[in-house]
This record gives sequence, C-alpha cells and structure tokens, in this order.
Amino acid sequence: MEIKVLKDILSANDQIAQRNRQLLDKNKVFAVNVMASPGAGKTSLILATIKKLKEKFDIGVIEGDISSNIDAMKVSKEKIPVVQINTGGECHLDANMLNNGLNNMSLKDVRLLFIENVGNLVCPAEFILGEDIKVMISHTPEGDDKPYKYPLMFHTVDVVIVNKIDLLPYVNFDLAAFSEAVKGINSKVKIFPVSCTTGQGIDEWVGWLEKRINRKSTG
Ligand SMILES: Nc1nc2c(ncn2[C@@H]2O[C@H](COP(=O)(O)OP(=O)(O)O)[C@@H](O)[C@H]2O)c(=O)[nH]1
Ligand SMILES: [Mg+2]
Ligand SMILES: [Zn+2]
Repeated sequence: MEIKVLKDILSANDQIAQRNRQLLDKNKVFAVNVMASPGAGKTSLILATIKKLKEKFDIGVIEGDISSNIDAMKVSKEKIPVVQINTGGECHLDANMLNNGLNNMSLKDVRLLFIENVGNLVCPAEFILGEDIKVMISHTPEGDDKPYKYPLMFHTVDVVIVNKIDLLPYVNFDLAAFSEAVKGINSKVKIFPVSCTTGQGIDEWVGWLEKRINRKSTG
C-alpha cells in the first residue's frame, strides 16, 4: 500500500516568511534575527555592532517585546531607524508581526536590519521570519548546560554568541565544554565568545558579519 506524505505544504507562517524574504531581497537588506533569554545581551550586542558598522552600512532595528519601548529608545539614540513591535503577550515574533514591522520601515534606506526577538529560548526557534541569518546569544551567568536543555534553538541558528566572557572568573561556565556541546547539535554553527561590556571578541563577530552582508550584495 502506498502512503502519501505531504511534506511541501508550507505553514501560514512560512508563507509569510517567504514574502518577507522576497521584500528584504528586493531591497538588498541583510536581516539578522537575534534570539536569547531575557538579559543575555541582545540589545547590548546590537548596540555594540551598530557602533562598529554604522559608518559602513545603513542600519535599521526592529525591536520585539511583550510590552514597552525601552530597547527601542536605547537604539534610537544611535540615530538609526527603529520600529517597536509589542506582541501584547506573545512570547516570540512570528512572520506576520515582522511583516508589519517591515511595512513601517523605509527598507530602501537600510542595508543591515537587526530584529531583536522576544527574550525566550523556546518558541522563537520555531518561527522563521524571512531573515538571512539567525543568531542566538548565550551568556556566561546562565550556565553552560543550555545546549542540552534547548536543543532546537541551538540547532536552528547560524551563529552562537557567548556574551559576558568578562564574568568567566566569577561564574561556572566551561567555554570548551559549551562549545563542544553546541557543535554536537549543530556542526556548522559559528561560535563567537564576546564581552559587550569590554569589547573583547566583538571585532571577530563584526568581521564575520560584514563578510556575510557583502556576500549578499555581490552574490
Ligand atoms: N558584565 C557584563 N554585562 C553585560 C554584558 N553585556 C550586557 N550586559 C548587561 O546585561 C544586562 C542585560 O543586557 P541587555 O542587552 O539589555 O539584554 P537583553 O535583555 O538580552 O536585550 C544589562 O545590564 C547589560 O549592561 C557583558 O558583556 N558583560
Ligand atoms: Mg533587549
Ligand atoms: Zn512564544
């Protein structure tokens, strides 16, 4: 007996994500979906990266939060376009919310777009938005066992940033064991240990990102 398996039917979210991607591609925007638990350093990494790249690329930010515009206010001090999405209780961004955000930003004036997702290691991993790359941030006080507890998140990302390495002397975080666990889940992932506070490691991450952005414009 033949069993029909229908694999290629995209979910409603994935269809909208595909349209977001077309919109981004048409406007030559490189979009980075930044995910992490609350307080890991999403806003700090976005700000540190903006400081390094704002002379080279026009940058925009879409801030996703359950409520408030605190992060959007911080980012707008850099004098770059920011759109705040308040999810009103939802603990992740979905493609439709991003579509709303994109429609409220002048994309032709943006080359690099950061999307700060809602602080959460679980469901943001389940929703593609149409982004070019997914970045997750682990931070050293959170402990080095998170790859085992949130494997989907580590499996779906292109980059893992290990933030707050300035705190390594004070916390139990084995960077080598963490990296090995991450590679076991996702062998292609890039890992960048950084401190947004001291600036250590930021140039390596920014150098890699710059190459990816340029690859999109020439490729
Ligand atoms: N020691 C230390 N603190 C940091 C670092 N990066 C961010 N923080 C602090 O961590 C807290 C949360 O950062 P934030 O960027 O708001 O995290 P978000 O909630 O993921 O956006 C803030 O008090 C930051 O100043 C770092 O590299 N080292
Ligand atoms: Mg934030
Ligand atoms: Zn959620």
